[in-house]
Amino acid sequence: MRWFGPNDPVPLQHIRQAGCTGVVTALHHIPVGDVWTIDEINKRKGLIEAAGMTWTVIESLPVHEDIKKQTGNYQQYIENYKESLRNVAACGLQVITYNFMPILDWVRTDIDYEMPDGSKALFFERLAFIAFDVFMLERPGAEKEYTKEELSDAGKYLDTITPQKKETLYRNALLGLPGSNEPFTKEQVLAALTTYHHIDARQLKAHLFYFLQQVVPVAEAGGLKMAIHPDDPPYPVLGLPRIMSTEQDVKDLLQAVPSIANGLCFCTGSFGVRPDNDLPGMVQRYGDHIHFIHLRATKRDGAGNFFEADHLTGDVDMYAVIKELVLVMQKRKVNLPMRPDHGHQMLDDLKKTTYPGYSAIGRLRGLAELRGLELGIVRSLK
Ligand code: DNO
Repeated sequence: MRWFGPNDPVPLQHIRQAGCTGVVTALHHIPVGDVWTIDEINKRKGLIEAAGMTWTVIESLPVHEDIKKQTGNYQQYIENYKESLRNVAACGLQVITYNFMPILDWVRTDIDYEMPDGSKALFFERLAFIAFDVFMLERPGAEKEYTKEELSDAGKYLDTITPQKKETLYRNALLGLPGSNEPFTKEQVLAALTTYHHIDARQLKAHLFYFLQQVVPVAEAGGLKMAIHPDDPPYPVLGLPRIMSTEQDVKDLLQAVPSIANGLCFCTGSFGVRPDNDLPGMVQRYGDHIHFIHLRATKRDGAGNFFEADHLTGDVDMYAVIKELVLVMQKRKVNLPMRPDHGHQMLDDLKKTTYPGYSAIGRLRGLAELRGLELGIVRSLK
């Protein structure tokens, strides 16, 4: 399971009791772009080992915005990234997750979406998002990206919600904007978005490939595997370019830098939001490059909304995906690290504040179900 470090309200002991042997974490206290020193890495590693587990995956070693935009000190930031990779390798870690999403890491409009059983899930409601984008953020040109009907419905939606709900929507929509516990002001967000005005998806992809051309040889030399996390959600938001949303994006990535060290964090929750992504097929075709697995399922409707469903009952055919993953692991003779991605807030966790999606009990339920399914598949294949 993922652990956000010593400040995570879910302690390592609970993660161990959930049945985990490996922990996924990052040095969140080190500013993006700075070098991860051997000392800091070993300190974290020691905490995890003292709790009886191992640090199996880094999620994430974040990529500085300057690298994504190729502005400012991006060459220096790439050098820092290489140095972090060398240090990570020296400490015996092997898998590094990162993403190449501009500014925002993930986007939802509601983090307390109540399910019929009273548990709470993360939700992306398209209309609420349009209302936020066009009428609250007032992003210049935003209205051109939506239909007249959507704009009128979003306006009406905003009229029906309370000022408090408006404020929550604003906060939620920007939660994936890393770097502050305080909500960003409208001006700050618009200014950040402006810095991407001249960068389209083709160019952002070129910047990703350039970055990988620099760092993958270092990863290879250290026996490391890079695992890019897909865009969440897997389509453009706030006018920002997206480059890791489809199978074609995966193909382009692997063609641009052909190395086993250049691979994927296969996140079924992110890729699975698009009905045109054939997840079991993607595992079959790119299995050699999958270095880390996030298992999660969303449930979408025809209107562009999706919520995070229980792990086994969303739109993802989890049986088919895990079966293909098991076949990949058997063929490659490896045990790929997997984590249950997100989980509902439920039971005693309803009274606690945890990172959105990262309550202990909901993830424990997901993990238990996924492990059971995996075991059943493995046994039935014998
Ligand atoms: C959300 C996570 C992402 C992920 C990063 C990887 O719950 O899956 O924040 O960690 O995108 O770089």
